[in-house]
Amino acid sequence: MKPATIIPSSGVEHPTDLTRWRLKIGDGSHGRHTWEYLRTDEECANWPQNEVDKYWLGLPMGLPESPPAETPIDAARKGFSFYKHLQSPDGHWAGEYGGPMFLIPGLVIGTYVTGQDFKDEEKIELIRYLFNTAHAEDGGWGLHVEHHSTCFGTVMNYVALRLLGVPPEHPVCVKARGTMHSFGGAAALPQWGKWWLCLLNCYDWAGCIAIPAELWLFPQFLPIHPWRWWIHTRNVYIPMGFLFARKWQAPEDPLILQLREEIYTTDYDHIDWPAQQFNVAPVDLYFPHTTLLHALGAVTHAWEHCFIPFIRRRAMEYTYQLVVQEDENTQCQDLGPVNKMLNQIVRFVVDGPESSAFRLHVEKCRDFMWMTGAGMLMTGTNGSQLWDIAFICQAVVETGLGKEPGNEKATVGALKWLDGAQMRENPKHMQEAFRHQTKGAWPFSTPEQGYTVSDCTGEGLKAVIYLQNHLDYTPKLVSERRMCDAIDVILSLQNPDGGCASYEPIRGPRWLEWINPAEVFGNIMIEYNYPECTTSALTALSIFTNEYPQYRAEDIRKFKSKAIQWLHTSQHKDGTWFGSWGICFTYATMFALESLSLAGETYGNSPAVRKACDFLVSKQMPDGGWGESYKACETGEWVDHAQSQVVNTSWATLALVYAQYPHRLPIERAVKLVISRQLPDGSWKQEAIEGVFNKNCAIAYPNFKFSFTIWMLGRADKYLQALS
Ligand code: LAN
Repeated sequence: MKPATIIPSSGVEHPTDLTRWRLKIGDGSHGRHTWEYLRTDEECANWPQNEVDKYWLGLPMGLPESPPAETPIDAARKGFSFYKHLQSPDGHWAGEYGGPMFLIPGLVIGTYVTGQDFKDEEKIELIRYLFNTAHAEDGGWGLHVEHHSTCFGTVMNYVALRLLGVPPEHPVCVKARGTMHSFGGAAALPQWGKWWLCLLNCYDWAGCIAIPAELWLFPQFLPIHPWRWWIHTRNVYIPMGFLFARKWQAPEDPLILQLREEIYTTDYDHIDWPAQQFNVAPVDLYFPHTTLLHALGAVTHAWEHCFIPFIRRRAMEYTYQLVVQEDENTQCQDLGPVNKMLNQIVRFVVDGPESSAFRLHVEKCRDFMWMTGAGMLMTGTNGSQLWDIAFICQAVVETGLGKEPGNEKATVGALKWLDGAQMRENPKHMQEAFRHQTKGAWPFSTPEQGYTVSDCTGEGLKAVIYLQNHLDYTPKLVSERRMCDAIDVILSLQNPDGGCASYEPIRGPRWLEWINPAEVFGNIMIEYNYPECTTSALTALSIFTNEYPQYRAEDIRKFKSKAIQWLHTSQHKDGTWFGSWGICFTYATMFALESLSLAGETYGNSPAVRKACDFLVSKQMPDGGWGESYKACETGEWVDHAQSQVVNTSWATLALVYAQYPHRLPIERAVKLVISRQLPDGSWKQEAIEGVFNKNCAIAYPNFKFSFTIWMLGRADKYLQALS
């Protein structure tokens, strides 16, 4: 990779010309977005920057301003008038899906070791983003943007900067190096960091907990067989298992040799690698190693010394075949950013740099590269397209804004996008790639990524029903048959105890978590039931049966009754539900109270609902808002944010509205706060990060500050009127 031509000295002085960036929509597949930099004035004149581009780049939009709204519905209307400017021509709302700080290193290392390069502008902006996100105090990075510095974040992003061309004597590198050494240097990286450095040839495979590809050859009935693991974990371990078995490393070069000198606290050639297997910086440790993992590590380590070549060969063939199937199922988009970059390396190693599969992989990297005003980041998936559109569509219909003149174009455009996003077929490789059915489902991002997600199917279906059946002017694009297909998917996802997990029913036993080797994440080995996923399924089924009472009525009735029972058992003693994908209790409690209300349980008749509302009200802040810190997701306890947040406030207020909370004051105070934070152009300022995964990593949902505020204001308006 050639060094960046311009090295910004502090990160803010020399950005590229932001007015030349454009978000390209739908290039080659539905909902795809990629950022392009236009080099000539002529190109710029032919493709002017639009409001979507400007907003996400932080450039002034020059939209009309007006005095503060007087009623909640006026505020919602004003909010949607602004938000319509962010709708892309294809009907969806794009968004910056950033937050995790361990993804750029995978992108950069994966690009470097396969001999590829970025465009100059991308390189400058990737560097600028890392400069802008380094912590002022110690120059390090954490697991995510709001996290304290960790060894993982600091070493990996340091390496990324160096590969991108920033010299070691640059002040940002000098500061980060000091912090990285104080954590114990690269020897103390968590496993997922160790792997990347092995591939870069800056770490030795003997220093990793072994990742035996042979696990895939075990009989499938065994509880440990990887087909039973959580989909993300198994999809990361497939290419990693292959690369580990092959002990593949990039060829040494001067930069690699230099890096080996910079990132360790001792001489690279004298490191006792096997002794580093379980060496992890305490500052990184979220999920400590268990005795079972140590024992298993000893067995797999021994196997590395005496494996049977024939079996190893077979295991490599099998894991390679799974990589190819995953690539073919998703057009090399792959499930997520980690397995995508690893699969890319596997295809480079086996198929070669000129192969069509590898070339397609390189092209698809761009789907994860998102430009911001602070530089370029790598996104958590290839976007959150479906998720964002589903919420705003429901909000617009439920608040009545969908029936107001001037909004038809937006709602019809959104419906068209939703229509194109539903998956019509099962994956090409289904059984053999251990995939769940996709026919009828909606994905989280785009149909090309194409993974069924329980709550995305639920929210997608609800959005379609609302738009098609509750607005009289919309075309009926999604047939009843296709809605029934979605219902089939939802019904297929329930676990025997009534709950729903994220992508598939739970396949493995809970004790598998004891061999979770990724020290930085919790709950990653298997699927779990989640209140958010269960309630999306529940509400979708309820709304569907109201309109189509004939279809699988008995199955739906049974599903709902078991799911409600599960919801009750998953309620915490204090009355809340724990959020695994949004921060935190306000998020899951909103979903839970929505589904309980559809089952007829409200404040007036349900002790469970009453407890939840009383708890929420007890956490309302003096300014009328609610604010939760991401720390709540780490600890499992309520943790106040230092300031109230419009998104948490909207979730908590919606929860009260769903529950038919009988006192108006908390709702009125919350509404007032959200209105007071609305800017003159109708938008809301970005506040703290909204989402989370695997307990420990925060992830951004910047569109929530529009969808949930608008939704809450409109619903609260109606509710307060009904109360009086
Ligand atoms: C997501 C994003 C969406 C999220 C919801 C739909 C909100 C949730 O209700 C179900 C789970 C799901 C689909 C989800 C799972 C884990 C993801 C894919 C992510 C949080 C986005 C990024 C994350 C992924 C695992 C990041 C890569 C990291 C690894 C540990 C492999």
